[in-house]
Amino acid sequence: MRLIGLLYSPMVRRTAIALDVLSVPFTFEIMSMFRNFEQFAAINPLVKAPTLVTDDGTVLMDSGVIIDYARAVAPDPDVLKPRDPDLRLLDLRLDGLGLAAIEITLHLTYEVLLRPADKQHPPWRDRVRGQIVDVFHMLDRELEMHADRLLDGPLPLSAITIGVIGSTVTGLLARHATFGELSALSAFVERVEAIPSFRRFALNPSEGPLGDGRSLSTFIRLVSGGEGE
Ligand SMILES: N[C@@H](CCC(=O)N[C@@H](CS)C(=O)NCC(=O)O)C(=O)O
Repeated sequence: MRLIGLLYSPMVRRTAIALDVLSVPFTFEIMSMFRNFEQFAAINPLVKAPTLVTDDGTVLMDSGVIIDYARAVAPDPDVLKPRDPDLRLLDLRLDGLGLAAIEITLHLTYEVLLRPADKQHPPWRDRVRGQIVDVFHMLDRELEMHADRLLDGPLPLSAITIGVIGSTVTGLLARHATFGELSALSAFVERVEAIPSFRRFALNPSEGPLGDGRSLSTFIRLVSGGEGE
């Protein structure tokens, strides 16, 4: 199987780490949906990352769909899924919150980095700015209460989802006054990044979100209404 995308994309990294934890063999092909558009489009005309090409040539997209398929071919399909119903509920709730954090981050990235400043829609941008502050504070509060429960036993999927978005943004967010310390999220990131599957698919900040010189720190400045680079 071939997994295609950039590890800088949290949805892609979430998928790569999940497949690795599930012990599903795959090759990872680094491809940017912006820099390698034509090459990516030849595999998946919709250029959605992550994309998985299965051994029979089927093209799958969406991290949840790909992870679902990986479970079907994994030696143990129950890995990443807590058995205890209370822990499973917590896992699902936090996975949804982590996915929301990724989606909101993507909305804002597209709005402020891709759309020219004079074409941006301030009410939408302000709404997303509010959501991004809220979602990272919510994650931080949840982890203050539940980090040990998530990490003390077999790894649940939510720990991967939150870990990857946390790693992508916390270092930058924590430096910004709007976000404060985010200390529980930062401590969580440090713990998950020590897990072998996270290390095997390590974040490479030099990939950057767009690969054209505009960096995530620009994005963070724009989150709070500051000027871009
Ligand atoms: N729900 C999808 C979202 C995937 C997604 O938004 N991927 C982004 C990169 S992180 C992407 O492909 N953006 C380009 C586009 O939407 O055309 C998933 O979980 O995989």
